[in-house]
Amino acid sequence: NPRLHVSLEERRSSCKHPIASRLFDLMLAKKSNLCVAADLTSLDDVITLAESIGPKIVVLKIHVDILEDFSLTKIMQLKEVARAHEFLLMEDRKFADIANTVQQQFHGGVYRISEWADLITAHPLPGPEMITHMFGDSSSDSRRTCGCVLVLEMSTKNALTNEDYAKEAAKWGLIASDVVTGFVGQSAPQSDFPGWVQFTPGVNSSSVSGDSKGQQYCSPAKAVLERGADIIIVGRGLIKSPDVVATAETYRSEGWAALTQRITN
Ligand code: 6AU
Repeated sequence: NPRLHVSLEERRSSCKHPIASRLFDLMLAKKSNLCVAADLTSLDDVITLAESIGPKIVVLKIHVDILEDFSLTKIMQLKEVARAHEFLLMEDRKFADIANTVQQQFHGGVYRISEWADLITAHPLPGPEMITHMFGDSSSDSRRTCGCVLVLEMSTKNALTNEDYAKEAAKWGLIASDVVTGFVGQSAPQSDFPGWVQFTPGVNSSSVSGDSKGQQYCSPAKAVLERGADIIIVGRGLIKSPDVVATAETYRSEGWAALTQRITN
């Protein structure tokens, strides 16, 4: 896959979505391809974590529906931290319904995700109509302020996201490239479009096998060199560690070294 060896500067110039270009800019400026999955149940704790590891990461990923203390005021505080430390905020909502429903889930309800998320995940399962219509009509600001990240492949054992599914879904993503910023995947070949970013979860240096609930792990180097990750997503490998700042620095340097090595080879 030619995307894997193209420089980040060149890939940045082929981006069709402003959030994708911003992400390449942040990676280059911070020498980081680390996304932390802040899977905590308190938004206050997420904010504290973000303040400490902010300089090391390019994306902070949350699951807004596991927060017990969610408020729009607090999420805007997190957004301030993101602005100060220059990272993007990803809501891992994994939409998977008809466009009419997803549109309401994205813009409305308690969370009003489109008002604060820079990146939003979605399953391509319902088809391309959902991807294009979830943002609303062509005048909707969120089409440019929030990038859709398609979950093409999952990290879990026995996932149904096989090669055919991922390939077909990647084609839809390219059709909707005005809103799609990249994809979540475990292997490189789904798309050789250089302006898309591959996010790879299931990264953990201390556990090589997985958790006891179907999650499968690999190291940062393997994710980048063998699986095509541009951005590594690290959750429990970091948030459960006793020194999150030191651990963030270790993942940042390992992930970045692997990415530089892949590009120059
Ligand atoms: O490192 P962990 O296992 O603690 O956390 C992994 C994070 C979690 C999952 O919801 C998410 O990555 N994830 C995703 C995403 C990002 O969409 C897809 C997938 O296939 N596997 C996975 O773990 O927040």
